[in-house]
Amino acid sequence: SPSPSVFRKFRVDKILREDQRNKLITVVGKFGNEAEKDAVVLVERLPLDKTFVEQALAAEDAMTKETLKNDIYSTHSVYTPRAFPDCKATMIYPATAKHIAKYSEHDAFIVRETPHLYQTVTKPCLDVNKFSVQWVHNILEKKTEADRIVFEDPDPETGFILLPDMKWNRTDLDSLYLVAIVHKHGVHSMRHLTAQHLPLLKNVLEKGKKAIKGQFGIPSSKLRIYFHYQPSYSHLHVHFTHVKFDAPGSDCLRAHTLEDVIDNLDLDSDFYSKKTLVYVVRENDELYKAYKAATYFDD
Ligand code: M7G
Repeated sequence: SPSPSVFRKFRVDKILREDQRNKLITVVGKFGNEAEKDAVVLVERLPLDKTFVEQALAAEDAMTKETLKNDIYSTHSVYTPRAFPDCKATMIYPATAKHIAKYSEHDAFIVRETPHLYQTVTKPCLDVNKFSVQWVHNILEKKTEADRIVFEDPDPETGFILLPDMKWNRTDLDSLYLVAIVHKHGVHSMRHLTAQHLPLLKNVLEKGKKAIKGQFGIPSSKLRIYFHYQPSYSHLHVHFTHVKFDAPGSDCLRAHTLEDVIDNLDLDSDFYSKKTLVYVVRENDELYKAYKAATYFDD
């Protein structure tokens, strides 16, 4: 049951991003005085479903205010009962400058990362600027989110943990979002994959699909299964999302389907050490700054 808001003392310093289409706002602020550390808070409307209409809209203690009436047409402001959640808030506290940059609106630029640019610009930059993967280790060591695990294959070489992504509300199947985190350490991203990882990748694909079909009844024909490049977190993981859901980062400039990756490695073990990988960097990213310093951009 709900308890008094953890955001009671929260003061907004700045709006980082507003996305009215997806009904999402991201802000940075503080819980106390100026000396306090920053917190990034993402607030999003939960998807509306039958339960919401039946239980919140039609609830005994729901209230409405008519805002228009014309013939058979009318609109109403709806005040759902206070116990009914209609928003989800994600909090990052304390947030680093890198988190604030990640969740801010910025000008976007395309980078075509050749293997040479990877070695000379990307790698040196990521070596010193990366997000902590403590949360990943917590999951792998069952210190957090253990009760949410959907499936685990404990093999240290080919195994993984499949669990709900932080972005999913865990009820709306049309926006299903799971993430498979591999047990193997030291594979930072897709760039590092070779044919040696094929058993791992095929295992994640097959067992991930099977587990989702078994637990949620969603067939693999309804799943997008992909890597992000660049990922934010440098421990290999695979995204599983419902095909109906336009998850952030499921577009062709960030998502690489697991099937394609497997195919490419089947064709050539060193595919990803030769391939130019195209992606977007944003003005406040350290990667953007590194490419700019390397005079990569022509403008
Ligand atoms: P990414 O491509 O490395 O990062 O994917 P990005 O998409 O956030 O830029 C990491 C995935 O892990 C994302 O889909 C996140 O929503 C998800 N994720 C991040 N964190 C910190 C957590 C967490 O603590 N728990 C869970 N379950 N998922 C997380």
